[in-house]
Amino acid sequence: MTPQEAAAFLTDHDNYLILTHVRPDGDTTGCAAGLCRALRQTGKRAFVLDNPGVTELFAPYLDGLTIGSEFVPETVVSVDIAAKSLFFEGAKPYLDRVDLAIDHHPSQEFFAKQTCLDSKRASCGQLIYDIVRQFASVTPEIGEALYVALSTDCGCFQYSNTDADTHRIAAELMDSGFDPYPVNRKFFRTKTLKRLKLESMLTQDMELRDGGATAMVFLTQELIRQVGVDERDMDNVSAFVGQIEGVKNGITLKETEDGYVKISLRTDPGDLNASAVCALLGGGGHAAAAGGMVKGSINQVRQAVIDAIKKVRDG
Ligand SMILES: [Mn+2]
Repeated sequence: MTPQEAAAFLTDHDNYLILTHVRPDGDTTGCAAGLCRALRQTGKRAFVLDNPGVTELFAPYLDGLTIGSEFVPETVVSVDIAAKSLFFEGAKPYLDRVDLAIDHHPSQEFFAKQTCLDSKRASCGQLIYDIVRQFASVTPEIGEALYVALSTDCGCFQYSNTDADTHRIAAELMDSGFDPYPVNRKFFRTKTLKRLKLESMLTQDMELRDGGATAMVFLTQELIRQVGVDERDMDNVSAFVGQIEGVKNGITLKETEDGYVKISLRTDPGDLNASAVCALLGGGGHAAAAGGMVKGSINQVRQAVIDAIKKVRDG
């Protein structure tokens, strides 16, 4: 479906339930909020299914828009969900009854009756913008929600998915009249004190290999307890290792409570293929970012990762 067809579909139907993905990020949350408000503006009944994973960072955008399983929808729309495995527990009753999936992931599995997919878009928010502006006016509230979606998915215009279209749509969203400064400050210039403390402790015990090109950090349960960090403090923690000058490949090993180690590998794909390394460890992902989950102690998994990197490098 093209954005035009998706807009026509949304105009023709009513009583909407909008689904977000498990571990909801700014894109899925912002898309749901923006789409829900646009539908309501045209007199439709629309709600976002309450997702218990929404953190306090994104929750304000869904204020007054959410509903529980008591609502019986006529039309179910998913935003930024690539696969059935990404439905959260409470969304599973709708696994086989999504009428329209709006998404930007190349890995989209086409689980819905209709799909509006544009995998060239840096965020699903850009696609939602293209759809809703055809039947609703972009109010400051809608503009801000979609700006959160767009800006978080491209790392505030720094990730490699950022292109001219991303900037153009961001500019159009800003024209809706919301103030982007507090949004950028909150999402891109603010860290919790515990997060900074965690980064400093991870840095202290960091292992540098390959003459400084590869860095490994160890997020143990002991460290998590000691600093008192929660999921929000640890969000996207694997990204900070790659910010160190000279580091091409950042590896984060996180001990789970049940005897596993979660591997997160961010690489310079010209230097090391992250997906090939993680495939040897039973995981997967993209050339520049991959992961996996291995049973064992952090020391055993450390050695397994080092061996896998050597195997990939030696071809
Ligand atoms: Mn997204």
